[in-house]
Amino acid sequence: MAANSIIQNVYETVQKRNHGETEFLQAVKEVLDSLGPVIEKHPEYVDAKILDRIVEPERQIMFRVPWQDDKGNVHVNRGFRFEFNSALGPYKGGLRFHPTVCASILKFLGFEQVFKNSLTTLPMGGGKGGCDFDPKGKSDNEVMRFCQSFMTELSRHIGPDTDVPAGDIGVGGREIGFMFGQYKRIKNEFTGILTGKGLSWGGSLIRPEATGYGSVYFAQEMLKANNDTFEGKVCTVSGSGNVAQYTVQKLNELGAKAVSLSDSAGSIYDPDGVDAERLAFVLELKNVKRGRIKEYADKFGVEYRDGKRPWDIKCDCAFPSATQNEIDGNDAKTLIANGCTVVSEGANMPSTPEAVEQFVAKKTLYGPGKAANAGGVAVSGLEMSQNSQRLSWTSEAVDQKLQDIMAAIHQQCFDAAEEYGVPGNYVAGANIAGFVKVADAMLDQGLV
Ligand code: NDP
Ligand code: 2IT
Repeated sequence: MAANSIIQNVYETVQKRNHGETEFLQAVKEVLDSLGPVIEKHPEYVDAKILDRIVEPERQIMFRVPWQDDKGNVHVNRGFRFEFNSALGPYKGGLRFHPTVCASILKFLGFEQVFKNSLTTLPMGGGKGGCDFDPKGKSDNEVMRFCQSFMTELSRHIGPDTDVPAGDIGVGGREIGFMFGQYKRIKNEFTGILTGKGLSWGGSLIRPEATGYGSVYFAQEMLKANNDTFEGKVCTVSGSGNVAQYTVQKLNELGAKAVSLSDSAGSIYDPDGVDAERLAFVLELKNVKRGRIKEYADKFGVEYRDGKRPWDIKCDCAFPSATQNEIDGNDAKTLIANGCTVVSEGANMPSTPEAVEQFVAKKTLYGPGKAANAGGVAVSGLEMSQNSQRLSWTSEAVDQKLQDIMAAIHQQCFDAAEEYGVPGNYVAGANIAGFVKVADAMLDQGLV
């Protein structure tokens, strides 16, 4: 059978089995669409039904999370963990707490994570979990009680050699702390079952910075391959959480200027750039006060764009760092028309298929999330190594490893794109390089 028909058959089965799960189907289609040339060259993948197996999570866990608010009212949320693929190592991937969390979103994230983790060069399988809990507007005590209830069930399924979750949207240092404490209490074990931990209790230096820094390092590699640098580049950034904050910090260090930030209510445009002092305000606003980005516009007298994303602001480079499908086809056209030539995805799947099509067609230096934002999980992998050794490395050492890993990821994507006849196409390059390593490990390990 021709490669296209094989891929089409696999995709139709995924559609039938995962009816209505639009985000998951979107992520699967994007990867499968890159794999035609790979399965033509490797009929052994087809015989062993690697495609059919890789799109099906190894295990799916879904559970009730009851908790009590400060007034004594009882709430019930739905918790999940999708253990997607363990061919390369223990399941590894974040936990997302957001009201939109559902099977489709976590399966798209878990699926992407498999290939992302493969690209990091570190021994990690892929998984993702979370809950439809909304941390916004909750007191610290409410978040703690929720996290304790969530971990009470999750603790049955994870372990330092089994599955190691971390943060994602709505899960930062505070939530990781509450969950780590509860795991320790239940199991009476101080082990590295989560990454993104506090520095004094097993965390790694540079883990908070890693995703944002990594996304900028990836863009720097794409620029370098085109004999260019960040010096003087105007950059738009979306989001104002963990990834966006450290993207801005690294852009400033490298001589670029970040002119926007956003949250789910709107965006700010600061033509002079979010400098170190203004960024410190954002960290306090978002990580401590848990306020809205509009307060930045009020404080510094810059434009607040209610309900608007940053993509109509003229820029050289764009760093989507908020959420999935935040750049649609029209946004991509606007970015390109305004002279944007670099897009590095700090978020997971922030570009719709129509946007990706634009970037690829117009030869934008477009780093897809599974490559560009892999720095976060890569440093999580380094945190696991440090936990196993019971040692901590300096920030310089971790940052150097992060830079080396991002350069290696860029090289793998670049080389795979060349090898399979689509030079410069980082989407195909990332999908192919990420896939081949997992597929070979699955072949080696037999029919499991
Ligand atoms: P945070 O929770 O720290 O911040 C998320 C930011 O995105 C907030 O500004 C939030 O605004 C905004 N946002 C969330 N949902 C929406 C939405 N539906 N529409 C508009 N804005 C939204 O999360 P992170 O910074 O950790 O994660 C951001 C992205 O990066 C996600 O796609 C995540 O999967 C990805 N990522 C994160 C990694 C990590 O290590 N943390 C690693 C790799 C990828 P508001 O506060 O209003 O909700
Ligand atoms: O999407 C991601 O890669 C993350 N949220 C980080 C996962 C991790 O295990 O550090």
